[in-house]
Amino acid sequence: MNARRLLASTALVTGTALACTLLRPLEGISDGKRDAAPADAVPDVAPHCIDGIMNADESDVDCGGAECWGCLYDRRCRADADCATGRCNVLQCDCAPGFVAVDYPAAVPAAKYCVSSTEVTYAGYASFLAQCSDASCGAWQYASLAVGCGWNQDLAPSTSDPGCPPAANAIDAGLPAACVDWCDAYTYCAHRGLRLCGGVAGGTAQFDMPRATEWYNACSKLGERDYPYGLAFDPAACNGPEGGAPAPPATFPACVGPYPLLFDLSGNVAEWEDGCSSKDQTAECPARGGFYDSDEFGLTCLSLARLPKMTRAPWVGFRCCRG
Ligand SMILES: [Ca+2]
Ligand SMILES: [Ca+2]
Repeated sequence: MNARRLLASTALVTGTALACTLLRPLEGISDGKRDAAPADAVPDVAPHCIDGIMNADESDVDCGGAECWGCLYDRRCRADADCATGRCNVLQCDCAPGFVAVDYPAAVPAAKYCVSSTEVTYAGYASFLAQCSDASCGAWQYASLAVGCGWNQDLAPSTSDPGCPPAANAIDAGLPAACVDWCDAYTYCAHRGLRLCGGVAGGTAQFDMPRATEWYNACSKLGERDYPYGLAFDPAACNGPEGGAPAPPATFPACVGPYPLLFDLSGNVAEWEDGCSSKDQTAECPARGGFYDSDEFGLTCLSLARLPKMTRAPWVGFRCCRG
């Protein structure tokens, strides 16, 4: 199946008008839920959402309700839709099923954020493609405008790059989604009401500060560990070194941590992160944690490959963050 569309040219022609209207739909692109405010969002919310007091129908100060951004972890809520984290649990925002609550550094006001338990699979990616393959997909339009992905007219995994499945029907749905470029990964997360993991306080990570990222913070538990499972390298824990091929997420039961149910941060496939060198098509973007053929050093939490944004490789996949 060829998923190429003429969306990008349409979006660019009408770019100015779209820029004003697409930031709001991004809040809850597919499911009607609002995410927390993106760092570069235009503050076009209702005045009561930025007045520092809990009023109107807000569930906590300046968040929740019908008009404000979703509330962060631990903030008060009445329903799942009040939470940027996607779940309201006993009147407090909590991580949704499939996500793991990870501590922020002490300097960040929010207590925790949510990280996907596993890498995104081809099965998950296929359901995204079924919903987001043409100009009606707001997430795609947003990515084109906001993060320099206007060149990306094809969201389907590569069938032509070396090592990638040669055709859509050759894809193993249980494996992590790979052979997708950085813009594909960014768009997937946005479409789901999530985001590609970025800087420690949300937003895009600084390219030259690889320790100040949500991904590294989760893997290392605030810098305490070299590997997600501990300080010492265990060659049998994760898929790598010399695994030779990707495995379904969570195949290696010891490849977990530093939080319960957080799998494969080391190895299997490397993971795109929101921390590119610029918004240009020619930017370099980080892929974290090594992959199935990485060595002891390539499998650390600090390991990252800086790859051209357009790279589509069988060893690079992604996961999403939220809240
Ligand atoms: Ca308010
Ligand atoms: Ca991984």
